[in-house]
Amino acid sequence: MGNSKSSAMSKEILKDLKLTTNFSENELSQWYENFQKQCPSGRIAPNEFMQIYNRFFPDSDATTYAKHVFRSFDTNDDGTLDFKEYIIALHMTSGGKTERKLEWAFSLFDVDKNGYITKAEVTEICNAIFKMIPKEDQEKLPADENTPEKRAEKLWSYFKKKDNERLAEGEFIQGVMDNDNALHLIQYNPLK
Ligand SMILES: [Ca+2]
Ligand SMILES: [Ca+2]
Repeated sequence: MGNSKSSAMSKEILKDLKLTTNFSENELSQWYENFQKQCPSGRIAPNEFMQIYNRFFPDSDATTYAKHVFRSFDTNDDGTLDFKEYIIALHMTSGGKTERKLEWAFSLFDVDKNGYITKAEVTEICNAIFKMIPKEDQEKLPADENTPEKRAEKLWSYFKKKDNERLAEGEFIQGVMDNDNALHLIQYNPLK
């Protein structure tokens, strides 16, 4: 308890996070404490992040997907995740409003961060999602989504765009909202 000063979250960050998320001061403080324990440097490196992911997916390869998720969380592009990025990520990917979650999904698919999604980027993320699906589960997938290419093709068809066209964020969110099946294609749902 001696160095409570150095491990306390700064007032500005706390204020900021309370505004941008719906988490309470208590929740934020609790998470900050855990974050400090697991991550004394205050920053998560890409390798640590991938290790965490791979622990959750022992039967498949989550490395590529984790790399993309890391990129989408690292909003200031400095190659590490700080507490603020981590909490905002947590807020966007869990619970939160569907639209917020879809905003995050957009940033996940926008691999080169230029504000648009291309079919090639959709294919790249579908490839990463596919690597997370254990082999025996891949065999149970519907015939029109049992390869990364088919999955990307099917997803792209929901947006009604030509192969060489690109998607803005609003079109992406609308497209996913309008198609019940799209939501399941943009993420990995383990089979029960
Ligand atoms: Ca960062
Ligand atoms: Ca892009």
